[in-house]
Amino acid sequence: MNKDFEKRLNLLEIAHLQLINKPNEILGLGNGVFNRYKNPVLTAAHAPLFWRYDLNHITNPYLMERFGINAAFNAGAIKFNGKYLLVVRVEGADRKSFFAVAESEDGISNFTFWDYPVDLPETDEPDVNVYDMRLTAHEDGWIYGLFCTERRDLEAPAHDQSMAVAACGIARTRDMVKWERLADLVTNSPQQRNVVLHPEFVHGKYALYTRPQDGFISAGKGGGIGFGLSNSMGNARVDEETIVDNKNYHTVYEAKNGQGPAPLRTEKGWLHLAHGVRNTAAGLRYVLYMFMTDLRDLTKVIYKPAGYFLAPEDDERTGDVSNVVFCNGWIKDDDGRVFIYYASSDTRMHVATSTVDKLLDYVINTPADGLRSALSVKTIYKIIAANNALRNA
Ligand code: M1P
Repeated sequence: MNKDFEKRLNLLEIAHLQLINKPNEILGLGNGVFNRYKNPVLTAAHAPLFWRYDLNHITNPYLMERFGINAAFNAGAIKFNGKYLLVVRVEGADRKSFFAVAESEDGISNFTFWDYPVDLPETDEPDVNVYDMRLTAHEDGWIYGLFCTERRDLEAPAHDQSMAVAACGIARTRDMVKWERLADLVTNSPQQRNVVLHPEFVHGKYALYTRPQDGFISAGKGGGIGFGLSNSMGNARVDEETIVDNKNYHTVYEAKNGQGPAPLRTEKGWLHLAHGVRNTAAGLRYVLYMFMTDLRDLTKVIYKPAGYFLAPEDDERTGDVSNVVFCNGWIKDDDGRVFIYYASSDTRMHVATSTVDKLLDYVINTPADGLRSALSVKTIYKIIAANNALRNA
């Protein structure tokens, strides 16, 4: 083995180990609702060296990367056998995304990829790209992974090489290692993204959150977070989508929105985390927002705080697709802690921590959007008046 090869390998191994073993800590005072953390929990550099390099000094004398990893983001999440698992969207330098599991003991640090990426079976119509898996431990006993499968639009003219069709791919597992691929979801919408399986049966059927959309990027006259029922997951089919939470003029979800991870059951209702998108002169801005639906009627929104819950800050603002935060995975622990795994700018993964109690307080007691500036001012006046009364009491 030549000396340079040996030295470079040693340095690469040290740097990789240092990155994975880096401790994480809460950042600043926060807003009382959740805590942010100093370091991202996963980046492209967390990918194992043995995925990226041919480590044989004869076939790779310069020890160069043979398979570049571009990003690690938009991860589904689940607590499994006492470990915090993320099913990460890993994107290669070739732009293709695939899924890979990373695990951590405490949910905030030392996330380490399993040795092999997920070996996801294909359907008869192979996926060109797969991404953004939402994990649901369903009461039927399976863990489902619903994700976006993207294929070229067969009607696209030759000069347009970006027209694509997005659909909901479905796979399931019992051990997080072996995945069974099921047929893609069928709906009446030309395209689907951000489809999520509800964890419980509803009227004996599988319940799905959808995001009907006319085009690949724009939701068009479609959009909103939809809800529908399917008799089976083997051949999932939603014939009727009821819009639960629509896009709305002059809000943070004006252009489009989408369900985040599967909602969390609480004693007051189902807690939802979603992303909202608005247009700006600098392009689309993605933020996270929350709402709550009724325990008996899942299509009824009973609380919805105004504005965003979490928006890109500082370094989170920049990346491959800047000004984006996106979340498709969270974990509720038995002690009430909630780990919110969000990605920034389609590049890296972060965690924010909160508790069910805090999230309920946030969703129930944060004023709703009045949809006009004057009403926002009225909300502030109310808070000031209450504080003055308190001071003068
Ligand atoms: O680039 C931002 C996000 O864009 C898409 O989300 P949506 O369908 O809601 O617009 C997805 O491609 C997502 O992966 C990506 O993070």
